[in-house]
Amino acid sequence: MELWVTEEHLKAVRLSYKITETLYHGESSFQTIDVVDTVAYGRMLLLDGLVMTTEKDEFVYHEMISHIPMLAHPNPKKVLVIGGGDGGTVREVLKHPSVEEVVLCEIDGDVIDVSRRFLPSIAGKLDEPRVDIQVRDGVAYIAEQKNRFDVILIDSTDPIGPGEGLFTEEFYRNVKAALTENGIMANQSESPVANPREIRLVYTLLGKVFPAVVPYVATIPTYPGHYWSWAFCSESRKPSDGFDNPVAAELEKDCRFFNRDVHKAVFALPNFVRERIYGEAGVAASC
Ligand code: SPD
Repeated sequence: MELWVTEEHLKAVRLSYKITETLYHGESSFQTIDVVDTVAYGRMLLLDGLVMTTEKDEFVYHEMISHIPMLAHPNPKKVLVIGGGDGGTVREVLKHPSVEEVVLCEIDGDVIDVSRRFLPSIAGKLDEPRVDIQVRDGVAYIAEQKNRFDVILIDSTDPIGPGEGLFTEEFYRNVKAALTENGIMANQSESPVANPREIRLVYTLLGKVFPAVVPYVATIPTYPGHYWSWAFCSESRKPSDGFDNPVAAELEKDCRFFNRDVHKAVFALPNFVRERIYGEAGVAASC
């Protein structure tokens, strides 16, 4: 008998993966958590039936959400990751030599425990001494932080369920208040292909809060739409401030997606993506 796991993206679109076994299935206080072993993508983590990460393609997402903002900061010492309980973003942040502390604020401690147990190649750096794990609601946590973090990365689920509060104007205003001078936030901003409504909403809200909001894109085979986006947000920094950062030369040797050519290329947006983010005029922000 063949076993398959299916993510239902739309009533008319489902993405299915052949699996060899279910390694974990459980209900936390917030969501259903599954880890399955897929034939094509290795181990896969799903929350409420939606694919969050897989062993084979996680590097694209985690390198993109972290290195683009980290390199644009002159000296990132204190970094906050909200969400990201699988540990992949923390792993990438720790590759930056200036980092003294990474706070991981994840609402669901079971996601961290399950990832430690079944996804060691992703979660394996969570026990490093520079990592401080806070099992808390990121919405409440960020409201208490003022002028504290150089870089804040919002590694959220989709804007439904426990991740919903991480896609509001109030949340983004609190993130801005938690950043130090020269601070940078980046968040995952959904798929320009699969989530046109969500992406417009996210960029409209971000534009009300941050003077510089620059989208960038890459391909993630296991996310609906496959084509994914992130938003670089800051009051004073631009992504191009990172293009000549000397850290990049060493960093790219330890990356599977990021390199200095990719760094410049990910800001090139096709016309339909500009339209979906900015409306009919389709005017892109400069990187
Ligand atoms: N539709 C999937 C969106 C998932 C974004 N977050 C992934 C978390 C990986 N650390």
